[in-house]
Amino acid sequence: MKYIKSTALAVLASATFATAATACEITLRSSDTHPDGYPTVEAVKHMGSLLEERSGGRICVEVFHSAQLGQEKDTIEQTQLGVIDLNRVSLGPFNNIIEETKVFSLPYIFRGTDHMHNVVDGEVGEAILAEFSNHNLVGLAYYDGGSRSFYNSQKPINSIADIEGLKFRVMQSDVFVDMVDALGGNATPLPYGEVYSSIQTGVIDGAENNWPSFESSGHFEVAGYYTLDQHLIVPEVLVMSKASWEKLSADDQALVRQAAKDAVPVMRELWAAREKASEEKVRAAGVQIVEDIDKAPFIAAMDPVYEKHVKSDKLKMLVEQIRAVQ
Ligand code: GTR
Repeated sequence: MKYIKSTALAVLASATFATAATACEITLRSSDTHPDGYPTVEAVKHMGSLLEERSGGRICVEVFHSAQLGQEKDTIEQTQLGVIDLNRVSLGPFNNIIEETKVFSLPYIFRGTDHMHNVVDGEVGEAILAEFSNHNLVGLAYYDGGSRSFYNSQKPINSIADIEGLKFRVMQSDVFVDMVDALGGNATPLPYGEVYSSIQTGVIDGAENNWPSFESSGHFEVAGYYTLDQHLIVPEVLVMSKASWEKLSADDQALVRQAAKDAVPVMRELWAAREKASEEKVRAAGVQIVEDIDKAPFIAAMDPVYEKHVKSDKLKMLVEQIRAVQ
């Protein structure tokens, strides 16, 4: 942890130095856990080029990919504090901080990608983004995170019974811990960057993620069984530190918001292409894939997760609204 923090500080210091040497008056430092070339990284870079162009070169974005600024949970705290300006993260790690984000992390809440897009592009999406402002953040845009499925190093999962006793890493959110518990597995919340070695050394049996993350993280090298149960579609989000936001003029704030939104269609195209490419790579590597799993028992098993996490009238209403969207 100490190492990560001091590396992050060194990177931030050199970024400040670099700013002075360029024409940009304002350089927004953006964090991402994924490697260069990953759709989320490229989407934020694209947003940066729109912003640079539209501000006449005054405002730039510098993306620190590959978790150079730290693991997601830590970078969220640093963004709230204003140490990091922009952060592209999954909504999952926000669940324990911003209650309303839980509704997008509920298993099987979305019927598919189109449904998720219609929800995040509509009223509910706007309402959840607005919640960030109560937590020292500004919600700017949603990006795609595909659908997440279980993988492990032990055996193919053909039904819920096969999950019994297996230890899965989940993102740091109570919703995901309860989701795995409800299926009879053991959940361990861990930072993304620790998953590869934890599977390799047998500390955990597996994890869950989408095709591009399963592939780009190399987890498929140590977890040879992937079951397409698609229990989660968790949107990704681009947030800005409120402290950084408040340093901008109202006109510049509008430019940032617009550039973030305008990067969304580009991100969706990049995502669709990367999903295919990652799937091909994983299949070619010989990972055993269970495709036609019956999802009905998985969906039914999630009742206790909904009961525990969808308690307030506000969350109940949001869930109803999501379900009503076509
Ligand atoms: C990925 C997501 C990351 C991170 C990661 C994880 O799909 O893009 O932001 O949340 O999952 O599992 O930690």
